[in-house]
Amino acid sequence: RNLKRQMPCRVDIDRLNTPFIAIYESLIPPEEEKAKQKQLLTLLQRLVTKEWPEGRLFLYGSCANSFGVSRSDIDVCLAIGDANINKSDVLLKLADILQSDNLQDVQALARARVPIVKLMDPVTGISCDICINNVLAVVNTKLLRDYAQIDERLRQLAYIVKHWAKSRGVNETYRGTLSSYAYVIMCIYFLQQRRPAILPCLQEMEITYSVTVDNIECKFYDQVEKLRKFGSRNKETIAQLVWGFFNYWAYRHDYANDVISIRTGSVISKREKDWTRRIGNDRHLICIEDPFEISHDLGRVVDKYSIKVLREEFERAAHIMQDSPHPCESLFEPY
Ligand code: 3AT
Ligand code: MG
Repeated sequence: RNLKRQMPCRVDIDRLNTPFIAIYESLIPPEEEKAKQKQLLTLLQRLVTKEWPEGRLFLYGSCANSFGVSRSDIDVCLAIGDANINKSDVLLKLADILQSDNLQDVQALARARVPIVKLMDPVTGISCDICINNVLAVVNTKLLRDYAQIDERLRQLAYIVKHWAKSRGVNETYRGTLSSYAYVIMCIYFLQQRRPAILPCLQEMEITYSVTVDNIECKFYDQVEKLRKFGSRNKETIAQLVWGFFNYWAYRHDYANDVISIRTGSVISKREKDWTRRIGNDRHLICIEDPFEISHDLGRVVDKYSIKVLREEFERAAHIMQDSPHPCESLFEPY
C-alpha cells in the first residue's frame, strides 16, 4: 500500500530552495542571544557552587544541540556527582536559593516526569528549566550537536520540520504527538538513508568518545570536524530533502513493522525489539529508537488518536510540497 501511493516529484521542487533557506535563516538565534544565555548560566553556576561546591551546570536540549530557534527557553542540568542525593530535596533547596536571588517565577515541579525548577531571569529575559542529574540528556545533546556539524542540510531540514511541527500543533507530547528531540532523530535517520548517504552512523564508527551514564554505555565517533565532506557526493537540495522527508513519513515508512534507529543507521523490526504489543501505555504506533536508552521508543507518547493526526499531517505536508501553488505559506499555516 505504502509503495503504491508514493508520489513522484513532478513539480520543480527546487524553486522552494530560496524560501526554505530564508525561513531557516530567520529562525537561527542571533549571537547576542547566545551571549545572554552564557551570562545567565554564569550567574546560576555561582549560586549553585555556594551550596554544592561539586555541582556543575550543563546546557542541554535545543539551546545546546544546534537545533534551537530564537527566543526558546533554555534547558539546564545540575550534575551532582553523589548518586544518593534526594532529588526532591535538592530541587526544593535550589528553588529557595534562586528565589532569594531575585530570579522571578521560581517554581519547583518535584512530581513531573522529569522534575525541574522553572525560573525567569529579569535581566536577560530568558526562561529556564533546571533538572538534576539528567546526564543522559546532556550526552544525547552532544550526539545531536555532533551530527549537526557534519552537513548543514541536517540543521536546515530539522529547523523546517520543527517549525512545521510547531505550526501544525504536532510537537506536543502531552497531547500525544512527538517531541522536538524525536523530530531531530527522524531527520538524522532520513539523511543516513539517502544514497549517497548525507550522514554517517556515528555509533557504528571507531569510538573516540565514551561515557557511562546510569549504567548505559554511550559511545560514538565524535571527531566530526574530519567528516565535513562526508555528504558532499550527495547533491540533493534542501527542498528535495523536505519533500523526501514528508513523503517518507506519509507513504513509505512501514508503521506496522519498522523501528527507525540512528544507533544502527538502519531500520530494525518491531518483532526484534518486542515492540509488537501494547505494554502498559507503550503502544508503539510509530517507533523511534532512542540512540542510548535503546528500550525507549520516542514514539511511545503517541496513541490511537494522535497517530491519525500525525499521519494526516505528514500526508498534508507531502501533498502541499507536491501540489500547492504556495507551499511555503500552506506548509506552516497555523492549525
Ligand atoms: P525545543 O526547541 O525546546 O522544542 P528541544 O531540543 O529542547 O526542543 P525537547 O524540549 O523535546 O527538545 O527536549 C529537551 C532535551 O531533553 C532534548 C533531549 O536532550 C532531552 N530529551 C527530550 N525527550 C527525551 C526522551 N524521550 N529521551 C531522552 N532524552 C530526551
Ligand atoms: Mg527545550
